[in-house]
Amino acid sequence: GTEISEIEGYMDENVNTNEKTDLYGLAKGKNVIFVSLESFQNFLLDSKINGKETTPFLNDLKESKDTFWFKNFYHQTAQGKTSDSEFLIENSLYPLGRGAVYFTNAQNEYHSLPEILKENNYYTSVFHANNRSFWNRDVMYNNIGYDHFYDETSFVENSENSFGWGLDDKDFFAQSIKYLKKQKQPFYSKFITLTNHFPFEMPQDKANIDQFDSGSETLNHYFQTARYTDESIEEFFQELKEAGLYQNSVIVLMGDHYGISEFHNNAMGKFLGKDINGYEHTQLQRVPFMIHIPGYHKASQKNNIAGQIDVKPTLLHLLGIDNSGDLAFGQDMFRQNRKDFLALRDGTVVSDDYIYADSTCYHRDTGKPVAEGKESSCESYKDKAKKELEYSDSIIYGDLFRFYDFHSKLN
Ligand code: GP9
Ligand code: MN
Repeated sequence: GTEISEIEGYMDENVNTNEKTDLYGLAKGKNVIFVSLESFQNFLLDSKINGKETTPFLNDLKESKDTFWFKNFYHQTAQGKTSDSEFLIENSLYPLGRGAVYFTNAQNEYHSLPEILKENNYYTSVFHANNRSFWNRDVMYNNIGYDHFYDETSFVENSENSFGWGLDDKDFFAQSIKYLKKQKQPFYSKFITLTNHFPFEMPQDKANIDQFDSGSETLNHYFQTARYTDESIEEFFQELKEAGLYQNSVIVLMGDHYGISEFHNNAMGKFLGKDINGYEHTQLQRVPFMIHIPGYHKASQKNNIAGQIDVKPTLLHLLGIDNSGDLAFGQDMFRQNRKDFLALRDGTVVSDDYIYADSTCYHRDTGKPVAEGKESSCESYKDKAKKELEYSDSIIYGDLFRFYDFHSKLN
């Protein structure tokens, strides 16, 4: 099998986590409130149904001078869905191509975000109103060092405040505040929303936007539950302000994975007004990623390609926590010299100029397949992505972090 020293060499050469930008430490010592938005795709942002915005709050938030909004941010999940997205942001490793790493390798040695934050005096927790063993979270969270998991037993659920998968997002946030206020600061708290989950059905008297009209009930409903989540985030911001927690926190919002699968390509094509080929399908894998820093006033929108693999190094960078000795495949999203490709878990690759999907090499800007004779333009990206996914798999299957000292390179 592959040895950890070989992977360390690869990281030193191709990833290296040492480069610091002038944003290093910008959020030093602040609370981090990480909101995982269930099934939230980028195309919801700025979309309208019968003239009404689907996500009015997020639309404004992304334009704010306090928000860094990454427009070309991709999810990299596979069968492990939400749990894969959690794994990516906690470890900056890729989830597995088959199965859910949260189930198959929950006992491995990891060097996770909560663990690193704890070494830096943070209290760490997760809020999610579902059974604690769903996705084997209880075992994994324990292993990677979360201090507390506010699962469904921490919330009051009744017929008034629940629909779909359970407690609705508005009540979820409202009921979380009292716990949040009691936490030792600084804290890192991850909130996982639930309302915008397949099949996206909700009581119509609670819906503030129309359904879409297409051959897919799933897509038709999707805008309503997404709107509900948007409203819940708006209320959460207000509640954080009232609790006196807003100013001293950084709020990160991220879509966990797609909500509309390729089975709904016809309806999706109707909504977007174009056919969904491999290129469009790949672009639909973009999910919201925003870093909101109250009072900063100097944030901007970012066009560079990034993905869930980059979240851990980015957050550590903003918090001014040195992770030079880390073995991570992602890089701080703000730095200039970044790897020139992003690997999605199914082998699709996105680079500045090209998108390789469905065995076709497309120009990223136009979506047109590259001209005949130029098909090899994607070859090198394809190989690099494959290699990186294989390295990540070796780490997980071989539990290779058992053989690495993460403090060896720290200054
Ligand atoms: C379940 C929630 C949804 O607890 O995170 O999971 P998903 O089906 O999206 O993986
Ligand atoms: Mn999910």
